[in-house]
Amino acid sequence: HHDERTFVMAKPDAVQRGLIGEIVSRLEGKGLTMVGGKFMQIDEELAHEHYAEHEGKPFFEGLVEFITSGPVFAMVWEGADATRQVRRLMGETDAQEAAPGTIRGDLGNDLGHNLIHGSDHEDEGANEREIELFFDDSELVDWEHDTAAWVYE
Ligand code: YYY
Ligand code: MG
Repeated sequence: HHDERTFVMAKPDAVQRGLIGEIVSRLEGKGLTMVGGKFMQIDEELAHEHYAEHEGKPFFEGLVEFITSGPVFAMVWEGADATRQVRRLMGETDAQEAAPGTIRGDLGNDLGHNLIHGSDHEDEGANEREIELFFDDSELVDWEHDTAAWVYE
């Protein structure tokens, strides 16, 4: 199956720095398919819900402040093993430590300002929960790249 879906977001730092296109490009290049996307501003309530797992941690308030500080580009991407593949392309959380070749490793240099969110593949169902939190079914498009047969054997 090539139809696993995952939630991805270009964070406010990526939007401000003009890196939406670069991020989209890297996921497209991997052969993943965008099935939803919207440019939006996250409010306090949505930020708390999205990052509920981090509530109470020392960085939580700063994280909410950052993610609500400017527009984001929220997306849903589809493909084989999409959740884990996006995490691999992102690189590790701290962009200062993320490997070159990854989005965070190539473009970021900070723990908090790390450009991109992707659902956690180690947290069962996180992808579906986050997709539902940000998108209505009607906002997602069922389609396939004509090149899919050249990406997957
Ligand atoms: O999933 P990922 O974004 O890679 O990291 P999480 O552990 O889920 O943390 C969410 C978000 O919080 C992270 O992207 C940066 C920020 N953060 C932080 O500012 N300081 C930490 N010690 C851990 C995470
Ligand atoms: Mg996470």
